Amino acid sequence: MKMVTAIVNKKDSGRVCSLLTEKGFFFTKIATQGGFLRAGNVTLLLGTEDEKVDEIIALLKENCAKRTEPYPYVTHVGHTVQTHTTEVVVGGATVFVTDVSRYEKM
Ligand code: 2BA
Repeated sequence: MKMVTAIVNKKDSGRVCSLLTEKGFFFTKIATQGGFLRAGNVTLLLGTEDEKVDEIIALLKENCAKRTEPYPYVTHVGHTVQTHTTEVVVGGATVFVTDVSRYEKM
């Protein structure tokens, strides 16, 4: 048994959740926020059999797009504060797979 923790872009989460449900996966959806951009994203917790992990990762790869997002920052030159914007690439999805030592439903 594994726990797949997937951090997914909000824009992809609707389609990803529908597909996971269609394919019979059980999961929990949590509204989360990235620590760097402070933008909303979605974290999915999926408890699943070991042999189904690759199917989940393939589904995420196919349905989560990489995007470029603006990242505003400031610099200080003497008493002048300047605002700038650069860009960061935000992944399709960030996925962690962990072993589950025990799983029970009451
Ligand atoms: P954020 O923390 O808002 O990060 C958004 C994007 O900003 C990241 O995309 C990365 O390109 C960049 N970034 C993040 N931290 C940075 C830093 N310290 N310096 C420079 N650039 C930085 P992704 O790597 O695709 O991550 C997308 C979201 O996935 C993250 O949103 C965060 O919510 C989560 N995430 C990514 N890696 C993680 C990790 N190792 N542990 C926990 N959550 C993670």
